[in-house]
Amino acid sequence: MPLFTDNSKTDNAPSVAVWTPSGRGAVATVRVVGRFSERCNELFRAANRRALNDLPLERLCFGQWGNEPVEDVVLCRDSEDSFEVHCHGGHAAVQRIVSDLTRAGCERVDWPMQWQLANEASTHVGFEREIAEALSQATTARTAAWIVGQAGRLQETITKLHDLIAFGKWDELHASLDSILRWSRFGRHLTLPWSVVLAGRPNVGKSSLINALVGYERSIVFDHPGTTRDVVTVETVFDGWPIRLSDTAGQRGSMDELESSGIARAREALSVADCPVLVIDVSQPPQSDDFQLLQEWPQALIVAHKTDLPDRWLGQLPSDSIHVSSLQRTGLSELSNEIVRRLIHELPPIEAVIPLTDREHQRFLALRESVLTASNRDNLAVTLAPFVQSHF
Ligand SMILES: Nc1nc2c(ncn2[C@@H]2O[C@H](COP(=O)(O)OP(=O)(O)OP(=O)(O)O)[C@@H](O)[C@H]2O)c(=O)[nH]1
Ligand SMILES: [Mg+2]
Repeated sequence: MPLFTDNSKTDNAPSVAVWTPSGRGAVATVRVVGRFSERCNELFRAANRRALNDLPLERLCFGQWGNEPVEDVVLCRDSEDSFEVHCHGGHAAVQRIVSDLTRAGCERVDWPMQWQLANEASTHVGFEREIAEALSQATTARTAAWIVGQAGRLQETITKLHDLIAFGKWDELHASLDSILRWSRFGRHLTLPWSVVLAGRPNVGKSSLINALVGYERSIVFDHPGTTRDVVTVETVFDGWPIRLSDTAGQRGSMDELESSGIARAREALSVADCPVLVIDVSQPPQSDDFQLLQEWPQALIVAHKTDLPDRWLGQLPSDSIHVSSLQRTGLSELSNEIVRRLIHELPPIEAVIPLTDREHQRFLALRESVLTASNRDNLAVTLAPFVQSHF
């Protein structure tokens, strides 16, 4: 796979980047790429007493970093002009190694930039970098597989779009752009979780339902209306897709200022949710607040909750409502399956081009706008051809 080919020959100042996520970890990796100086050599004392620039390639070497207090590290030279330092994963050790290296003449960059600098020789480095970045943000094997499947796809498409413009095939161009833009939402959620917001009257069991779905007590459950006062979120995975579940304050008219602001935030979260869910307590007789919510959010998925108790609604909910008891843990997989079905109605075909970032989506959108609005298409071939090449 060409994603991480490393042609690290560069005449620029050497760069230093941290390749492990920020925060505490067991081990961190700091990488240097470029012609490093004698001053870098002096920072590492190998246990085998060999100088850094004399260490064999692709071999792990234990040693000590810096002056007192020294840091135990493992170092690996992976090419003539690059090495990795594996150190303790706490902030202090990483910061210390990075500042020693910047003082020794390395330029601090982020890892995608270092990767891009090392791969500048490749024509399509911009696309590959976007895929590498997206891949680092994927949280499930399923989403990672879709991102990896995009390698090489975008550059082929750009060549095709370029040809369509050159030959003035506007209808075909428009159709191609439409079929790409169709998957933008799917592509965005390969790195960002889908938002599922649970709302309903107080005490209907929203927090209990979230806890049952994730399998632990994330949200406080109490037999008293108005327990949840703010939006409480938790991330989980349904069928390999990343999901952010939001628990909200129960919806009712309230004089309490704190509760009212929680209710307003709940409505805000509901209005931007990818999948709004209304929870109805069917063990209680229907109330006007329930009907108002059902009327206000007609697109919401409806959960008939507390089905372990006698049903007081007697078939007044739509037939596609999902019947759940959080107490007895019934109906939970039906609910998660239905949520996934609503979020992802259809999977892209295997050969689809999927915009992975907002940036890519905006570029395709802008291109489609240019094709749609131009009054004189004859001139478009001249104006758009460089646009396609330079804007991707
Ligand atoms: N019988 C039964 N009781 C349930 C079920 N789910 C929740 N409850 C009970 O309903 C009460 C309220 O539950 P919560 O989960 O706190 O309800 P909520 O909708 O989050 O309430 P607010 O945060 O106040 O809006 C608690 O006493 C729960 O034990 C269920 O499936 N069956
Ligand atoms: Mg609650």
